[in-house]
Formats: sequence, structure tokens, C-alpha cells
Amino acid sequence: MKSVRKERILITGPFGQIGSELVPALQERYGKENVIALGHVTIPDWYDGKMVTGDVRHLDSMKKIVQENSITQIYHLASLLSATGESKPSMAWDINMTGLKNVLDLAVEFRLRVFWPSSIAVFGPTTPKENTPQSTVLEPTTMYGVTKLAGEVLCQYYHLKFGVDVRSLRYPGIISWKAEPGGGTTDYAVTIFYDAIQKGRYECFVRESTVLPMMYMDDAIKATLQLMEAPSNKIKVRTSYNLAAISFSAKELELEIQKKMPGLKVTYRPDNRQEIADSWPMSIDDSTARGDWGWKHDFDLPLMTKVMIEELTQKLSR
Ligand code: AKB
Repeated sequence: MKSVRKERILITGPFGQIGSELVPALQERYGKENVIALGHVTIPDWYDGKMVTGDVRHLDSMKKIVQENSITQIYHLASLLSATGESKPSMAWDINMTGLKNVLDLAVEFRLRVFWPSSIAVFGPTTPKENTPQSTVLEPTTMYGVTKLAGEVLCQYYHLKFGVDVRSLRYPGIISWKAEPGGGTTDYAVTIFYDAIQKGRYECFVRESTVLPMMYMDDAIKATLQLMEAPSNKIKVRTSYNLAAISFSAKELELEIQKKMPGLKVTYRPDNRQEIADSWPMSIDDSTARGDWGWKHDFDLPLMTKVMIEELTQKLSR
């Protein structure tokens, strides 16, 4: 796809599960020279593009990066996820909240458009479990969820108070083959594919009846770009939009993979992540996103499973 308009984009957390696919998509859209990855610890060998080093918690160094690179948009992905957040709650608060506040302060000063991911983790045990509405009870019971809830209202506050054009999605579990997820509760829906291909068996850390909202990566990237490119007057929600594609139980995923890999054996041994999974909804009502800016998903469970097996088999044989 051709470059659409002149933007200079900074992406934090560029080499995580979502960043690894969002960075190339942004490079293709806006030109490689206009996308700058904020590297932190390691840089993967696939990366071909501009990079700066920094830490989202340090406002002064972030300000320098924004100024020196004439940044117009920040995709702020750097964050600890739910399972890691439970083992390191103070660090989760620090990275997730200080990082976001710094980005929003820079957005005020430099008139930046911001994308920030929220999550289904913003919901909790008191939220309606099925077809969870856009506006509903938000009482998360994980530190990750607490930071997402606080982050959502902080985004809305900066929009109302300072006019910051900040846009956000409540991502479900994202399934992808390029980079492995790390530290999330929904990771089993990715790891099962690796173990199915490499070992022919998988021990799942949630019960087989566990149902969570999920989405194939291509849909998540499509939604993110569509949201960020929508005219401002279409963005009616400045906390974060519910976003949905597919919901299935761990057992349904096992059965779908077995249609292509009949030898796969799956056992279930729930660990502490079960409690996190149980606190989240089973399905999400995303009609507001569909109505406001035309969101529509492409990948259902069979298509996602087929593509995952094909792509991952190819990747692992290289
Ligand atoms: C996690 O499991 O922590 C994430 C999420 C749903 O935000 N994948």
C-alpha cells in the first residue's frame, strides 16, 4: 500500500507481539524513514528501519526523541501484560502508568495523535460475561486491569481537558505467529500452535471450558490502522473501544487444530492464570466500534487456525 499522508511515527514496545506486526504495517503505509522504533533491551534481527533507544518512564529523554525526530504520532505499546503484572505489580504500575502519562504530556506539548492499547482486562468478575457492553461495570481484579482502567480514564481526561487526539482499543487475546506473546493470560491460544507443530502435544494452563474473546493479528492491525486514520469526528469514545472478533473455549480450539493435526494431544492443568481468565468476559459487544468507524473482522476460528498452522509450520522449518 502507498504512503497516505506525511506522518512521523514513534512506536514504543515495537518488538513485542503486536509491535512486531504493527511496525512493518506502519512502514509500508507511511514509509520506512517515517517510522521510528523506540528500542529498549533487545533488537530482533528481522528489524530493518530507524531506531532510537529510550525508556518510556523518562520524560526528558522521550521529549528529546520527539523533538529531534519531529514526531507527529505515537503508538504507545510498551506495557507489562496480565500474568507478569501479577508477579510484578509495582513494576506494572510504573511502566504502564508513568509511560502513558509521559506520552500524554508530550501529546499536549507537541500536538501528537496517540494510539494506546487497552484490553479486555479492564473488565472484572462483576462485569456481564456475555456480550459485554461498551459502557458497563469496570472493576478489574488484576494490576494489569487496574492500569488499563486508570489509563482509559486518563486518556479521556487528556482529551477533554487538553484536546489530545488519543484513540484506544480494548484488545481481546491476540493470536499470531510472527512474534511470541509474553506474560499474558491469553498466551495459551498461541502456544498451543507451537507445541502442536513442534511436539504434537500441549499442556494447557486454563481449563478446557475456558472461553475468552480472541482475534487474529491481521484483524488487530487492521482495526488499529482504521481507528487511527478515521476522521476525528467519528471517534466518539475517548476511553477505549470494545473490539471483538471470535470467542471460543480452549477445547474448541483444540478440536479445530485436530481437524488439521489429528495426532495432537492436549491436557489441561490450570495454574494461577485460570483466576485471571475467569475474571474476564467470554464475549464482547463491539457494535459501537462497528457503528462509529466501520470496524469489521475477517478471521473466524477455522480461517485463523488454518493460517496459523500454515505460517507457523513454515516459520519453524526455516
Ligand atoms: C493478556 O492476556 O494479558 C493480554 C490481554 C488480553 O490484554 N493478551
